[in-house]
Amino acid sequence: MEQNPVCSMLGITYPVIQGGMAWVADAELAAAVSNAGGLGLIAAMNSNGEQLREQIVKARTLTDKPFGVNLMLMSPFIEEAVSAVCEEGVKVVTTGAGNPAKYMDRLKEAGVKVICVVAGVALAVMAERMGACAVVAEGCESGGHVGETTTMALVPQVVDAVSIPVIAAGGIADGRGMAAAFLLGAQGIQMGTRFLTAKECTIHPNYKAKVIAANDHDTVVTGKTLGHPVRALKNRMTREFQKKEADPNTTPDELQAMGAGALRRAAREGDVQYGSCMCGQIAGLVKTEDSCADIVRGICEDAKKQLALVTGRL
Ligand code: TUI
Repeated sequence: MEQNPVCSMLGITYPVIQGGMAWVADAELAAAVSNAGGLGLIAAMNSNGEQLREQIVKARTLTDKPFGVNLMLMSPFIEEAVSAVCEEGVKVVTTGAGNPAKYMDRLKEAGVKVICVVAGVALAVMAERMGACAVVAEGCESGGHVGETTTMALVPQVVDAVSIPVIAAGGIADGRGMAAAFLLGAQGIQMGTRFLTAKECTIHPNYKAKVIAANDHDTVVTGKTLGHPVRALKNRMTREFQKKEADPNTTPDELQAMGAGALRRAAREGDVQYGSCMCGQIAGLVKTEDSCADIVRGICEDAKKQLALVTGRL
């Protein structure tokens, strides 16, 4: 993988990026993925500038390797987060849940490489024009905020539309998924769900256990009526949310109130019934708690084997 363009661009060993999961992707997980040779990311989520700075400083104590920050563009603190990233000398950001146009000049002037997470071709093309160094094409198999197109359909269309490297995300958790993404033209992968059960992932054990127990149809997308569809593991909260969403008397404010703080409740407090356990459809494949080093190296080694095997089958 030494000649891989994503690796050389980011100074990493394996073309594996960790998803910027809110309430999950902290300095500890980011440093562990970076120490494993991938690119770890701290989720800025709704953190203010000071909280994000603390995590960046902490990650530096845990790794000498490159790591990045995921900027969630719907955050009320997005301006502060962009300033923190620029002032702390973070080398790479991924952006999600919106269009980063407003922040591109500031980030690039500060020498930050920007990778835009996109759910469609149009934003991928805009991202390249705005100076993004790569895009993550994220299919709707992913956990969290999702678009409408599957990874299988999205990745080759984005690959054909841009000249910058495309990193595939959504539904990838093993070497077969990685190999498939490369056959679709991707040059790297981003995984979230696979890292939820990493040994170094600090989420509540109840959340990890729910991911490990999940099967192929245990996730659901709620929040379409609010304009931010979110995929999470089915539980009491998603069932109540679905009922309320189907009821014409429910106001958007009531739905927003149900969702507020839900991810924190699951990830930090372990309330996996009334919290939101954001998670991708590939959860059914994730059955073990492993170190980030074993996950990253194992998946890349297996992907190479899978690619060699398939040659003989066609
Ligand atoms: O952003 C994500 N995944 C996320 S963000 C998040 S926090 C959240 N919590 C509750 C409700 C909503 C968000 C949890 N998971 N992935 C990247 C991603 N970006 N997926 C889809 C998009 C996206 C969607 C619309 C990117 C751009 C966009 O619109 C572009 C435009 O032009 O405005």
